[in-house]
Amino acid sequence: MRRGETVRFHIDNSLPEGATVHWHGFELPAAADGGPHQLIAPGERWSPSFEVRQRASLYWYHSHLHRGAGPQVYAGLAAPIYVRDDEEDRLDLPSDYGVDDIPLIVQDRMLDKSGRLIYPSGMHAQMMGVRGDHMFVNGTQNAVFEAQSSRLRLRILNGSNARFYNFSLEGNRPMQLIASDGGLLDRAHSIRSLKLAPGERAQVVLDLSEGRPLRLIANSPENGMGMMGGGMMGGGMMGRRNDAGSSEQTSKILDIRPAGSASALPLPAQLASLTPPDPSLAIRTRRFVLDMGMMGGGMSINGATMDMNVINERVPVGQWEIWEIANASMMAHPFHIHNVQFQVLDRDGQVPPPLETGFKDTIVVNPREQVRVLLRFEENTDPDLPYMYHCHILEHEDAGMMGQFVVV
Ligand SMILES: [Cu+2]
Repeated sequence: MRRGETVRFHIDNSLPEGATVHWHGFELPAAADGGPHQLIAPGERWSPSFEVRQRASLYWYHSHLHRGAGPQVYAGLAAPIYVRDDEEDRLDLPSDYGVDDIPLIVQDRMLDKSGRLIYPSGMHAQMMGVRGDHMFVNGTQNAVFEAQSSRLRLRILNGSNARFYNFSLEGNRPMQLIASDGGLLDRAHSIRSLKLAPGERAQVVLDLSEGRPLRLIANSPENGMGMMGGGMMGGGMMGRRNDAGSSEQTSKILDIRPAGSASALPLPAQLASLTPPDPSLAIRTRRFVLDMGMMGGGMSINGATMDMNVINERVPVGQWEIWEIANASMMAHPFHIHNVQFQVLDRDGQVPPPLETGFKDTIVVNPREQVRVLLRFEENTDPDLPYMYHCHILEHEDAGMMGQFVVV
């Protein structure tokens, strides 16, 4: 897609069950959002249309079926979307799709002996989220990329149901972080690791000028480690961060084979011109407390479980607000807000890390932590049709860690 154009889709549901298609990261009319209220019945066609208002970046679409997003995304109803715009085109960045600019959709799956997908549905899977033991990148295992350029841009989407990743290059080599969910950062940041929770995206540029093979790997911190081992009941686990686990497993994500050594152009000194978020603009603060209840039995936000018939928040259009998201549970939750790209003010009062200096639509809130974001809904009012805010661990979303808001 290109920023400024109007797009229309025809989505035919050939499945034997209802489905929805949500445009993750887009500002658009509620009727086109593809949330749980835009159900496409079997055999029916849905034809949403919207103007592409987003900055150039990697977005995605996926099922948002009420109480059924987890199994549908797991079975394949998810894919990336590139949005391009003039602002980014003016910069000298790798942008030749499939040549020096490639998407990496990272997903984990569980397979049976015959290679068929298993979607576990027990209580443990629902509480911790469904995690697989096989890694897939763009639907393939053991992915290899034969590079032809001296710079390579990776657009990484954590499209997993529940698994968090900490990406790095083998040998601890640096990557240049250039973009978050909603587009370019103000400048490139040299990083050696990159954490992405389900729903989050990031873009990095790798220097291949030495001509040596590179391997992108990821380890997966346990999220809520010890909860099933009795730790949940004891005070010892309280406040323990999700990345403190010692039983991390490392997975190979992508092998990159450069063509040969060549000189690499430096990245532009400035990428986007971003205005730092100013909390004094906010008219009000809304607070959202995420919780799971005992043993995951009460997935909730502000004490309420998702109810299709309840509008939880009415938000005036055009007004700046601070949304304060707190986590009362023992797992980290990636909080996604529909119809907006927001900026992060602080994380437990601390300045956010580089990935959170740009625009975001999904933000991790660690156990016992509180994150404040600044946002404004610029148009698309509808007093009846709501948008969603929810945890992007899909099994948590399906179990009710979700709420509804209208923009009025
Ligand atoms: Cu969650």
